[in-house]
Amino acid sequence: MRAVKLWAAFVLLAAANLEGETGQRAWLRYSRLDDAEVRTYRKDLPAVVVPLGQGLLIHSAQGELLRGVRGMLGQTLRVESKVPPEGAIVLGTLDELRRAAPQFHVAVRLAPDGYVLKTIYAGKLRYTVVAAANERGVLCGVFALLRKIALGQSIHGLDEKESPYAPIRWVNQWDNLDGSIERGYGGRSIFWDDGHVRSDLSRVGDFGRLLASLGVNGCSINNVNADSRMLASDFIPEVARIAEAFRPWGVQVVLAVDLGSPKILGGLETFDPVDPQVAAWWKTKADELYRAVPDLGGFVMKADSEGRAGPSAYGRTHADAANAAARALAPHGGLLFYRAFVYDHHLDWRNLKNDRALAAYDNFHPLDGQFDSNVVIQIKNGPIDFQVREPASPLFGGLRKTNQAVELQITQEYTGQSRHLVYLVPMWKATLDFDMREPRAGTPVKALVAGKAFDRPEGGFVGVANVGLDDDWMGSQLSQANLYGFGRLAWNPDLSARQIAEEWTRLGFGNDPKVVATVVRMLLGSWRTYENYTGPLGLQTLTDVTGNHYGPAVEASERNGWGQWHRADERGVGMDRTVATGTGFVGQYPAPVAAIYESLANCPDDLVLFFHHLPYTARLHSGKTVIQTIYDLHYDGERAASEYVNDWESLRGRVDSQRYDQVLAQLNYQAGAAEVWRDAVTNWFLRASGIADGEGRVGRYPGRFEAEKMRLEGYMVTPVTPWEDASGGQAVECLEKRCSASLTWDGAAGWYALRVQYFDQNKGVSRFLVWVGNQLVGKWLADDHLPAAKLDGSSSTRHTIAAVALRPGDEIRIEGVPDGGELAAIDYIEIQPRGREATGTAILRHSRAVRLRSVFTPSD
Ligand code: GCW
Repeated sequence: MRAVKLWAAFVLLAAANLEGETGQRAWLRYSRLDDAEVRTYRKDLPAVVVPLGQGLLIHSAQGELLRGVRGMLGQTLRVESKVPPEGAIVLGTLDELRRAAPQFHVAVRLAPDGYVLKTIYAGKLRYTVVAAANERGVLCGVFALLRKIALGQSIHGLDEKESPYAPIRWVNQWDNLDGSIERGYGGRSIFWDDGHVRSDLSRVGDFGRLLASLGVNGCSINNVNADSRMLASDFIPEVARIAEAFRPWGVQVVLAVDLGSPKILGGLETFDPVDPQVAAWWKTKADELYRAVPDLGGFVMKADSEGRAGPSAYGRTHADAANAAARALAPHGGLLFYRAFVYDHHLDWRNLKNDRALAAYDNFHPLDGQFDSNVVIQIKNGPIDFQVREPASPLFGGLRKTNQAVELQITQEYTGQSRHLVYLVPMWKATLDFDMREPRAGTPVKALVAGKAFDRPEGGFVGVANVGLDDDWMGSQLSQANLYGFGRLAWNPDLSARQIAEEWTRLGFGNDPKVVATVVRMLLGSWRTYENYTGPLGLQTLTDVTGNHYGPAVEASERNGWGQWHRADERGVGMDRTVATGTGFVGQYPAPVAAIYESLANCPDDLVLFFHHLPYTARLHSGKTVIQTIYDLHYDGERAASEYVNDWESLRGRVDSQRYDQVLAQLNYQAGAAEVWRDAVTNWFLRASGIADGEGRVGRYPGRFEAEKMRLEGYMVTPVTPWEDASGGQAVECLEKRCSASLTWDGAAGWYALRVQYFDQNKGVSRFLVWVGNQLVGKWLADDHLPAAKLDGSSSTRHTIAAVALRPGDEIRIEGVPDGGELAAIDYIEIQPRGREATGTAILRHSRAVRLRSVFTPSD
């Protein structure tokens, strides 16, 4: 009965809430709960709030509580300064609480930022106590209390104690001072514009609040490819303004610094880290900074990496470099994060023993014990660089006497750049839960990075967030799940990926069970889906590693110094990293782990080509050959991506219209992009191996007509590079004012979907028109902002025209009108009987609703 009533309430509520939402409120929407829930919570929540003490964060906690309760329960709490003789919510540090309400006897041991939520009875009066070791903990506790309410959990008899798993829970932003963000997909910087701090920092405060709600306590505010100006004296007031915007949320500002600063900025003749003058410069600079920003978290440093200045210039070690800056920070309690992302990007690819994966361990393991106690080595989750799947970096097991933190990438650089749905929490969990068996079995990576395994004073989690000014922060609504997921894992890495997905979905989209079930299912499958169509079996992301890191480019990672090779040729594929015959990388792992990866018998299929070079005909644990698995997984991935469109369409009317439309457009795009990926990679491996797909799919595309084989007027045939990114390796492009490509339909009469695969370069907005005989059946603009100037898999996209009645003898004509440097290029048209259109009605309906906007003048 209750279920039925709840259900009815959800539907009503959904109907009431369908106006657009921008996503800016993220998971802190505090939408009004349904009446039944409001009644329960109003009963359980006292009417008064008592903030103890005058602290800034206590003030924020009080404000947040009022805001949340007002939003969800529609009532305004009374604020009192003393514990009243009626029930109340009491917020304060344990010290304040002992002073103000000794009768509560709250005595617990909590780590910094940890909190208790406790219902306490005093006679007939009931108090809800949010208490913590420090003020930030009180704020964390208030967010936790509000989260419980939003999730529909009981707050009647609270007795909870939470402490964060690790002291460091930071995000990094790779923002440049000109306002751009390296590998950012959510718009321009919230901090910087045109070389200066932005005048309006309201989004910084909003971001601080989002971070605080997760317990994230630090944020670096500039690119690790650091501009030395960051430390200039006249720039420090700009940094101070950002610190001020974050301060009410307990988020400490962190700066990315350039090791070369003493020379570039300080005018010294050297930046040699052991030179006393250089050490003095760092010290003076740190003192100056802390005068302006007393709560500065510290520095993050990228040195000797990808062209950055480093200690190697003077024959010094990374420890010398790190300690020089760390000693300047130490008196102020600051931390120095030194990135382990150090490798030689001029490796000789001809030498089969060379391997970039070796670099982090080779560089840092020998220095274990030489770093000061306020240095933290920041280690990417895998040994290469944020690929779609990598094993855990062996360096996590290679530092016993040095603090470490894991660096996870929230921004989806190699994982679809916010255009592909990829929920990264399962990927991060795979690393964090991986048993490194060092010093003994049962030592997951999370325990190592948190400093638990070797009893280190510092340690934890760093996430590269790269949020921007876009309303949705990340460039896509669903990508917010990754920011949320990072924060939750950093607080408690024992949470499951499903639990986090469910929390996020409920907070972001409400408690409608169908929405929750559908979105959670999509999220949980999405990493595997993306991996399947981009680079399964440990191949890493088969993309352009020296370019945009986005579309398919199978050979791009070969024959260059960057070392992300997969060694595919006509006989086989995979990097041999074994000790016996390969690069020896496997030997960097503790012996019991090495035993897993070294032997084909033990190595999991998911990583087999990361560790072994295999003939295409080798059989995997699954019993299938390598080549057939590559084919099958790419088809599986593409199919799964196309199903997301249908899944999402089933939520029409249950999600507000603005976010519904945005996500649908994204998923439609992804479904098309997944097909581009599938075709590119499978055709590349078909050509390389010469072994046909056992299912007969690769190279055979019924209903597909290549543009280069159509009747062309004005259009010129052009090769596409890399060839696998276009069907048949070619496209047509228009160098005139208007061009056309046509064919005569000689199939059966009936209803057909017309799918035009075209190229949307970022150099203009070309137009397309599709005619059947004299009738215009479709028109659209190529106005997406894909990361590609040329014709390739990054610019390839599609437009579907719902259902067109064709008769034998009809002429189908595609007209292209170029704009700027964009040449209205076409790859092919696919004509599918309507009922057989793989993705069902979803794409068809969407194409009418979303793509056919009235963008043409009547003369068209
Ligand atoms: O993955 C690579 C990125 C670079 C980045 C670098 C790093 C900030 O492509 O854009 O530079 O990693 O982590 O330092």
